[in-house]
Amino acid sequence: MSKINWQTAKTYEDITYKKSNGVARIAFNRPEVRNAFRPKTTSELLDAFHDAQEDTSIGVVLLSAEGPSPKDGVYSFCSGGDQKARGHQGYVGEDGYHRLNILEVQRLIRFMPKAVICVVPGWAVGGGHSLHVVCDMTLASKEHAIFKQTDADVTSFDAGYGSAYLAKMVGQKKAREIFFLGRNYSAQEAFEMGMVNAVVPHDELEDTAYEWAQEILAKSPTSIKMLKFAMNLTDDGMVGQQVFAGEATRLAYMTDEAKEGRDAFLEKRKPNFDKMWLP
Ligand code: S0N
Repeated sequence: MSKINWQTAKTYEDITYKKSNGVARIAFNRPEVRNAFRPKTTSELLDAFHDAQEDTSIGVVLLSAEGPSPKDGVYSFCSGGDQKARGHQGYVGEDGYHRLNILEVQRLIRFMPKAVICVVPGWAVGGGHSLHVVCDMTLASKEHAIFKQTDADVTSFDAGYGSAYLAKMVGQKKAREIFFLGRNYSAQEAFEMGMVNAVVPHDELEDTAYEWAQEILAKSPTSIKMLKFAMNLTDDGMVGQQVFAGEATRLAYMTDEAKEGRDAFLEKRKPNFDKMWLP
């Protein structure tokens, strides 16, 4: 029995969203369809991730899943895009629009200035597999996690982070095997490939993720943020530079010279930057 005192942060239909002691937990909650995401799910994910990003009391986000399925007792993290919601131009919401907005969720995970740990209690398939790839770290259930890429079976493929970044993680040959053959891989196999940080007994999975989060929370927030963005930068091109540089601008705001520049403008005088040229 977990001792974590989760408090519901907001109620949604397709996900659950809780917080406890600096950690946010966002979890898929459609276990009867292996936690496939439809447009409502991705909209809710975006809303919850935005909240976790803005809340200064939150330093780490766990992306997890509820389960097991009430139908057959099978655990899943996420089976990707809901194929029943798939139209001819994307995934169709209740408003009739076609979307691919899981990619916005990926970008939010990638660019948010906080660590995101993927907690995989069962199937991580298709777009669900890609979500684990884009998270900063992954912990997987020893007994139930299975990693699988079906994108090439259903012609709904992630040619971005889900494949290209995966290849950087596990190597080109292995990534091609994962996508071209679509086989099942256990948590231990995923660990040996380098795409999982730890294989954890199922009953200890969430508590372990929470403990990892608490270890990160003891570190300096600016260091964690700048290290995450530094590690992203080489793969993210100008967007990576923009995200990294934005934080440099924030740090500059905190200096005496930034205060002088702002105050001089507001006081309609020339700024005095004398003796501010640090070696
Ligand atoms: C997950 C699998 C392997 C589990 O197999 P298992 O345990 O045998 O269960 P099933 O009997 O197959 O399933 C149980 C019930 O759940 C439903 N279900 C499962 N997955 C889905 C799904 N993805 N969509 C809708 N329903 C699903 C089953 O139908 C079944 O329901 P009932 O009980 O009513 O019969 C196995 O289920 C499986 O292979 N699932 C499909 C996995 C898949 O192909 N997913 C889509 C892959 N592609 C993406 O996700 C790409 C999306 C994406 O990220 C993207 C990226 C870039 C650009 C665009 C996009 C984009 O948005 O498309």
